[in-house]
Amino acid sequence: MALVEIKVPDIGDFADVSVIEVMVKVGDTVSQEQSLITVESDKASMEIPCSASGVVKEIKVKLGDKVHEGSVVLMLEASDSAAAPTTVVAPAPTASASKPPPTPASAPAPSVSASSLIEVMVPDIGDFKDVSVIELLVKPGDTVQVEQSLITIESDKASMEIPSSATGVLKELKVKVGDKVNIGDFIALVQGSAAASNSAVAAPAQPTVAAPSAAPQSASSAASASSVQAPAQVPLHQPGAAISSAGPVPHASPSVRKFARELGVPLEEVKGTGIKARITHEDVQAFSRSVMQGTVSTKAQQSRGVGASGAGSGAALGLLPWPVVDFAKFGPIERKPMSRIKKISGANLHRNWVMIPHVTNHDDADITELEAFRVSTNKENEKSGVKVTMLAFLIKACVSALKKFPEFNSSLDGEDLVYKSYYNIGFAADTPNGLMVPVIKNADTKGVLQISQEMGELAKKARDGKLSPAEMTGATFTISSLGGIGGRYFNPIINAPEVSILGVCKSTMQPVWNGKEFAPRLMLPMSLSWDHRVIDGAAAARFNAHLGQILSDFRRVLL
Ligand code: CAO
Repeated sequence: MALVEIKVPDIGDFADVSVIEVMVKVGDTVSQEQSLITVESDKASMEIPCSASGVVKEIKVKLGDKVHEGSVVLMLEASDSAAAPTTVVAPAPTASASKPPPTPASAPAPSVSASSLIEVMVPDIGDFKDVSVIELLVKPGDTVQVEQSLITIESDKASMEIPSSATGVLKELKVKVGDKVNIGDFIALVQGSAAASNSAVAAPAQPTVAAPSAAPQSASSAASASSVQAPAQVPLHQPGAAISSAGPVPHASPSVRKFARELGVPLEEVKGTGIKARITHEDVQAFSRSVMQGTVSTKAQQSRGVGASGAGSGAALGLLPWPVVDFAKFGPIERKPMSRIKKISGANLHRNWVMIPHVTNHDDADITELEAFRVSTNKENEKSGVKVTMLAFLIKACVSALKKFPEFNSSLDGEDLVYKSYYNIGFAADTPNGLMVPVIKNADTKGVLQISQEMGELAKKARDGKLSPAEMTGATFTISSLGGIGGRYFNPIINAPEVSILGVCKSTMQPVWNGKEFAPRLMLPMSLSWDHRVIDGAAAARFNAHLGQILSDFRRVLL
């Protein structure tokens, strides 16, 4: 067993590149070709493979160190001393990374296809073959500079950005995400700006790619080799510009990207904890674990309304994660799955609460005479078996208000308001399995007796879980009555795509000033929630006032 030095192999012109990841530790058994560290320049990252198999005895680099060809990475007790001489060990790296990529900042000489149309090719990328395009950093119409990154390509050992060899307007990208590219492939067509295109036209016959070389040229030497000079005022390197049109590119090594892809983790949503906020293997694992535990949800889940813990993690809104508590630590517990109805209605209520700018106006209606009328009507109709409810009167009163204020009976559809000429009133029904909203269709055409009868039937069906989808859809306005239970006021959540909802609570006898004295009146507390994108506060106040007038003198419904 020989102790050998494992060194950084030929990495082209990369001088003093940073170690951003150490992938092994002392005591690890490593095999030939296994990646040991990841190094990174501002344009590319690559993993440095081991040149022998054996056991890691000492690691000679740490995060943040700068390394170059020949730097000792670690001491290895080689299992095969023949394969790993004790002197400098920098064998040809893996097949896929036998020659780490030259700095892609060396833009190849462009090919001039027309007076000012410049073809941008893949420069010398070493021995990399059929490398996948993983990101497009610009789009047609963007103004690009010489050396500005156009696309990112990635093999299983390295990722690198391919720069533009010309300044001008990007006319066409010849590749898409997923395409495989090789040295010399035509990737983009740039319409040269005046200075750049003049240079291009003045240039002698150009090679379409720079001469293959493992030793990349500097940006300026690449430009001069092709005789295409960037205008003096054009900055040669604009890292910010590379991402401005396509959003920030997650900062991660190729193996971490691959790992994230395998798990289906959206890398752009992972917070990097490595150097320069780089995303590490552990970050991807932690993100994946949080999603599985329900403490974090991805943006895709959020857009589908699948919140972490069924309650929304808040992560997408930049909020603190949902608290995870071991309730059993504090006392006995029983865990029960939520009913299907609760899960469905919960997701709908959550969306409506978050997406609709709600405002609620509270008011009182004097229903003294109406309640007396209701009680006497029920006495008269005792034998009919149909009990007239306050809710039936409310439905009729609301239809009258909806007719007078049509925006309350509308729905938002993009930038249009859809006004409905029918009046279907939903009513919230409390059932053992959760909240359901049956709908009284065409309430404007029905009398209070008929509405009361239908409501009784629908409420029973709701409690028995027998409502059909047709009986729960098509509402234009909803009423939620807690009058039979109690309470004063509450903020009902609008039932999208409706734009308003009326909540009523238990009526009580109140001393009301009639101009001469306080008189006992039966007052009904009303809470009207409305969508402020569609309705203004003044309209809401008028709606409630109209409702109050009708309820205090129901003859007004006829007007
Ligand atoms: N003030 C005072 N008493 C009222 C009243 C009010 N606003 N509304 C109803 N009452 C009385 C009724 O007169 C009835 O009394 P009697 O038995 O003496 O006649 C009693 O309360 C029970 O009424 P009810 O609830 O059976 O009938 P309803 O027409 O008022 O309501 C229904 C029907 C289906 C809406 C109701 O049963 C229900 O489920 N309410 C809950 C709705 C709900 O959960 N809303 C909250 C949604 S937001 O989470």
